[in-house]
Amino acid sequence: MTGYHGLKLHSNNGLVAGSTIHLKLSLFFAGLIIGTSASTTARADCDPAVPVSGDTVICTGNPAGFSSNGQGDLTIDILSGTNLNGPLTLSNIGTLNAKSAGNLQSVTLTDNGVATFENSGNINGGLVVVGNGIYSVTNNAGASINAAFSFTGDSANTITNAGTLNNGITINGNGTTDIFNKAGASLNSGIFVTGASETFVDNFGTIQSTTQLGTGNDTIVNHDPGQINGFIDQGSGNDLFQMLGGRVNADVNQSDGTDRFELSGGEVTGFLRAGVDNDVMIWTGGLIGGSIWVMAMTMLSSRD
Ligand SMILES: [Ca+2]
Repeated sequence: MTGYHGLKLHSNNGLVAGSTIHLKLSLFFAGLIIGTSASTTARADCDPAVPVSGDTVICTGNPAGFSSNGQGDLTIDILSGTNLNGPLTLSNIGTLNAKSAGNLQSVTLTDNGVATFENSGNINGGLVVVGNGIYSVTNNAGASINAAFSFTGDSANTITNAGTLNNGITINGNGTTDIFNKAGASLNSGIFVTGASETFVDNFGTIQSTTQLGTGNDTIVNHDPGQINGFIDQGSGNDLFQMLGGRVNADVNQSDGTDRFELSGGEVTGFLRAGVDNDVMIWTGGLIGGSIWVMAMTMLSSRD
């Protein structure tokens, strides 16, 4: 009825019309205040705080941290501008899809089945993955992980880096690990594998220190403009190194196992040592600066 009277007064009396406008403006600002208040409450945390399987949790504002455990299926979306001022801990989740464009402290993913984590922001306390599942971490261009970045377990790992990994990548386990380091991306440390995880490194970016692969059958492919600036040891196992372009500003040791070194472009400034067993070097282009210790070498006619 109030609304009806307001309308009636407005239509009949210019003086009261001003009051009507005032009323309308007051209601407008009241709405704004209510809206802002409700919005602020919702934005101050991760919502829903206690998710069930199938939920999508959205984090904004400055939550104290977030933890979830045991859902069959869970999606986490940490929006740009969020500061998660405590740990993010996600465990025993069947299928986990998490992405963050915010500033995170430590992230720990434990014993999940299939977990995907996409970082477009900063993780200042590291990202630690533990378990035997299928795990994928993507660090986008402009994003960074500034402390330990590790996988422990007999897991199938896929790591795609287009940004900065300040502590490199550490793997402890016997599964598989595929690493894609994109052009313009930086590992400001190395790749450290302990165990038999079969590791595949596809490098277009920069790897600044030692690459120590484990006892599995490992492959490194270096493309132009990729640069590896630390000693490479592929460990035991039957390892393959394909030097297609770019630079390796260090020595390469392929260690025990039946290894294969294919040099077709770019430059290795140091030596190549293939270790014991029947190793092969195929040289069709590119340069190597140091000595070559290998059982058999093939220099094809296409070599410059
Ligand atoms: Ca190896």
